[in-house]
Parts: sequence; structure tokens; C-alpha cells
Amino acid sequence: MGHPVGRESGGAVQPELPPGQRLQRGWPVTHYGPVPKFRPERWEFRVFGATADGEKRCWTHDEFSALPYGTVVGDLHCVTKFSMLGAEWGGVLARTILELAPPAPAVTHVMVWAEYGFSANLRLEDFAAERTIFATHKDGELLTAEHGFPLRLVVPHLYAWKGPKWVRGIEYMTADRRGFWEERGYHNVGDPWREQRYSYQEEPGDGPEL
Ligand SMILES: Nc1nc2c(c(=O)[nH]1)N[C@H]1C(S)=C(S)[C@@H](COP(=O)(O)O)O[C@H]1N2
Ligand SMILES: [Mo]
Repeated sequence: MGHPVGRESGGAVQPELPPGQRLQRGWPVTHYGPVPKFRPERWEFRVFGATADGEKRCWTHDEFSALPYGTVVGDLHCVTKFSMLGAEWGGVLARTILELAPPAPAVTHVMVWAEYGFSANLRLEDFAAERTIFATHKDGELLTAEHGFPLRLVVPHLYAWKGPKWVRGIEYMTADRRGFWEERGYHNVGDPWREQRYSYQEEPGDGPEL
């Protein structure tokens, strides 16, 4: 792992930050609501909505833990302007889920569902991106409860609210629908390199009517 190679500036190597972001040392905890208690016997990961065969898929925690393990290096960019760069995330790649529970051809978007009904919508291409991962680990260590244990999504190329902590499943959608923060003023797409922070910045085609 390691930090992305930075740009030289006045002798110091600056890590690459999206516009308006600042580097955060350490790893702050940011979320809305309480930290859920993990109950392994009740936990399941569900894939539902427009699956290719019309069937739902469901993994228990033991079954999900046995899925192929992968790692990616990726940043976390919070819309409140701090970024954490170059973490190594371990877990199940979103692509693995797409292979094991394929979406119907008409699917364009994915809703990611977490405990307490928290949700985030993603374009299918963002969900299917190479580095989108259902993470169980960061830098080789199991996630803590505050950071999403037992499972969180990480979508390194989008703002971090697109990666729900305590994720419990995904819904394949044939039309876009807003998730929790996307209904509450945040941009429907959320590309930090284009500074897509707020829904008022949306252009036609970026998201459903508010
Ligand atoms: N379930 C849930 N996941 C969430 C959030 C939330 O409010 N609820 N907030 C998001 C936001 S805004 C950020 S910046 C990251 C923060 O992750 P961290 O607390 O591990 O740094 O979690 C994201 N995932
Ligand atoms: Mo955030």
C-alpha cells in the first residue's frame, strides 16, 4: 500500500487532494445516528430488486465471510472537506457480488442499504468500478464498530457518504432513486474531483427531480 505519488511543490511532496479538500491525520468518525450493535445470528447480506433471474440472494455472516477476499487502495473524501488518503481496504469487491448475483440487463442504478434504513444510490458504473469494495478491513485490521464493522462500502472515486457503514444489502434498480443524503441536499452523483457536493449544483441528467 502507500500514499499516491504526489506532485512536487516547494520541495515537499503534496498528496493529491480533490479541490476544496484538506488532508486529515488520523481517521475521524462521521455519521448520522447511533452505532448499531452487530448480532451475527441476525445479520444477513441481501441482494434484491431487479436481479437477472428475479430471485433474491441472501448470505449469512459466515457465508459472506467465505466469499473471495480482495484489497484495493483508496481514499476517503468527506464532503465536510477532510480527506484520508491511501488506505488499503480489504473485503469483497462489488464486482464479485455482481458476478455472484447478476443484475437484470435493465438495471441502471444500485441502492446500497445499511442498518436503520440508511441508504446511498450509485450509478451501476460507479458500483461496478474496479475499486468499489464491501470492506471488512482497513490496513489489515478489522473495522471497528464506529467505522462500520462488520461491513461497509467504500467507493474511493466518490464522496464518502456514497459508502454506507453497517451495510446490509443492495437493491438493483431500473431507474434512479435518491438515497438518504441525496434526498437531503447532497449531490446525486458526488464526484469529488468535480466538486459535486450539493444537489443545487446538479445539472440535467445528474439525478431525479427533487
Ligand atoms: N450508515 C451510515 N454510513 C455512513 C454515513 C452515515 O451517516 N450512516 N456517513 C457517511 C459519511 S458522510 C462519511 S464521511 C463516512 C465516514 O466514514 P468514517 O466514519 O469511517 O470516517 O461514512 C459514510 N457512511
Ligand atoms: Mo461525510
